[in-house]
Amino acid sequence: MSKVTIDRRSLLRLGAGAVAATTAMKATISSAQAKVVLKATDVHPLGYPTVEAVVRMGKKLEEATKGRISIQMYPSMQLGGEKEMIEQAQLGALQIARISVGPMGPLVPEFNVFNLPFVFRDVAHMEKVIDGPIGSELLDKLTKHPTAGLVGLCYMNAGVRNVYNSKKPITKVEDLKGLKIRMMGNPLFVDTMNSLGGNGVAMGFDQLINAMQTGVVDGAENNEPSYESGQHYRYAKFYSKTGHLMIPEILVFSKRTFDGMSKDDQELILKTAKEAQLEQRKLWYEREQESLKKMLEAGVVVNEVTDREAFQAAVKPVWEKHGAAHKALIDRIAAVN
Ligand code: BDP
Repeated sequence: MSKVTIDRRSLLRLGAGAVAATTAMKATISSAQAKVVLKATDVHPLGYPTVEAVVRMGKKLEEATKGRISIQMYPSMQLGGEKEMIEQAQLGALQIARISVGPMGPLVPEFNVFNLPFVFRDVAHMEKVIDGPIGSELLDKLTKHPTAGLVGLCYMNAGVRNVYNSKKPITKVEDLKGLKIRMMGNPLFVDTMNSLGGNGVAMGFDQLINAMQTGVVDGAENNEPSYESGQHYRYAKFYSKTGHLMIPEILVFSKRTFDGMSKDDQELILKTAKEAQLEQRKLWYEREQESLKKMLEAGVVVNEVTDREAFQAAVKPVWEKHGAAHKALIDRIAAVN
């Protein structure tokens, strides 16, 4: 991004007339600003709902600015896993990172409330929360965070996370005993799996295929589209509907870049991101169905888990450890209907 900056000392040297001229020049440059190509990234491949929604957001930005602002998408972990994506966004090396709320907990502790197992009654409840004031407040918390270096743009759907593994179907809590299950990088998730009797192993999504291939883990947990598009079914064919987590996605923008943009451009980005949130939702529901179909065609053994209360009881210690500090927020979420 080319931006003209002139320091105070040179301004003093230039004198008042020159200052006026410089200001005028700056205004001209910013209105005829050089093209801004926003680098966006996602762990998922092209065509995945989150990726597609951001690609479409890019087209809207291009249209609205007559090609001045566009998005260059780097899908499929081309710029690293989520940890690397966050770091690069903080540095301004990339602008848009579509990540899970999962790894955001350690950064903005309130996000861990969304990460608590069984915190949402169902998907409709989760959508109401992220679309409503609580969702906005948390995005705001991220944006105003003094050191996070990120602007929270919007949320996206990510369905329900279910456990999958290479050994057997999970129908009751005891079935998890002894299984090594990859969890996202946030202590809350390792605690969740451990409290269910499994062995939670934290690692990046980018390392998971390899870890399953080599038997470092027996499986992982995720929604159908991630499991299917990541081809995890090749290594873990038992997909059990434990539904223990329902974690929304989040689109974050590099604060470094954002702060250097005009107010109008900032607003345009926020507006198109909000539209992307709803557009992704439609794509998400279609993709969930498609993924399930593909999974069954690939011979995946899918089973329902009816013993939900036992799972909920087992994760109580996680709520005590990670939820105690956020009781008011948890109560507000429970009251949303
Ligand atoms: C997927 C999310 C992705 C996460 C991944 C994971 O879309 O952002 O990186 O789970 O498990 O559902 O790490």
